[in-house]
Amino acid sequence: MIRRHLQQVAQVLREAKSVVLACHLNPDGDTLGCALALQATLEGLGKRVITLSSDGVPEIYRFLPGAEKILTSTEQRGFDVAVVCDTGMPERIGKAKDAVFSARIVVDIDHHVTEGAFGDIRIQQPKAAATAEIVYRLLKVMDVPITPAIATCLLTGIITDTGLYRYMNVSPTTFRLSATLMEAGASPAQIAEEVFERRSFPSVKLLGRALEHIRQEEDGRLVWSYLSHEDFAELGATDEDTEGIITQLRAVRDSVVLALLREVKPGRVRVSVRSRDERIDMAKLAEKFGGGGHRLAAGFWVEGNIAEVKQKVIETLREWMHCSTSTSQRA
Ligand SMILES: [Mn+2]
Repeated sequence: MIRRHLQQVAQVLREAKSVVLACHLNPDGDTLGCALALQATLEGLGKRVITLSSDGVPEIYRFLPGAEKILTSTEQRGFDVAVVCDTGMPERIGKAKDAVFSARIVVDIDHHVTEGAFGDIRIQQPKAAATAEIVYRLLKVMDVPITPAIATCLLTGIITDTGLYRYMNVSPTTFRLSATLMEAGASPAQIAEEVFERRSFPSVKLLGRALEHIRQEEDGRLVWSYLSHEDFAELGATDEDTEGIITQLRAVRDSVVLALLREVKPGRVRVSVRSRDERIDMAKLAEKFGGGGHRLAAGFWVEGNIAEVKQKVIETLREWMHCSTSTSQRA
């Protein structure tokens, strides 16, 4: 089934003269790596390619080969093919949507499973640790060379989506593919250094501030922290500098639900939530606040100053943890 879809995508890409590639909002290493691997491949085949990331390219991913060509928007329409990488939700590609849906054929490649229709050809493979694994298979079906640049883009997707091979999504295939990409010229050490060891000074200070504010509740099952607008202003940091902070909160023993609240602008708070327990569905919680995400990782915005929002969100989180786990305890 997947193989037939990959062949279909390979064919429409071969026939296309113009292609638009789209990344999701709050772009990560996987969405950017996939789009850039496809950009390099399609440019190599002489196609006219535009790569869109509505939220731009975070500093830590600017080392990716071809990243400088990524645009936040385009006026161009009527592409032969559009490829959306790493999301199945049209609203998750932001303003790239207009260019994408102007294409004759829309392709979606993702390792999340999203309900509802999206695009003309959809490849969803939840077993893949990263969309980069699926894009690699597509490039093999297309029978194109995996250059060092392409290998670097794809391995970045794998390394970032697996948290350096630490998450449950890692399979033997992930390691085999990583070995192949290494042989093709990618360096895991270089990628890890670029992504994880080149943080700005304000961003490390901000991590310190978040760790200083850390709280434990619900017998340690709820671990959360916050950053106020004053913290950002004092340290000269921006919201981009909060990348990865919530992952650090996971380090706390017995933590089940993690939350990071940050007042990005005065009176406007971004909340990221994570869960280690499938029963505690973070996507559903985020929806209550008009946000979204996945079962174990989601985010939303709340209006109000940090003190008000803290109280409201943490209270809701506590209730959510109780009602998500109590029914199954009784059963
Ligand atoms: Mn991904």
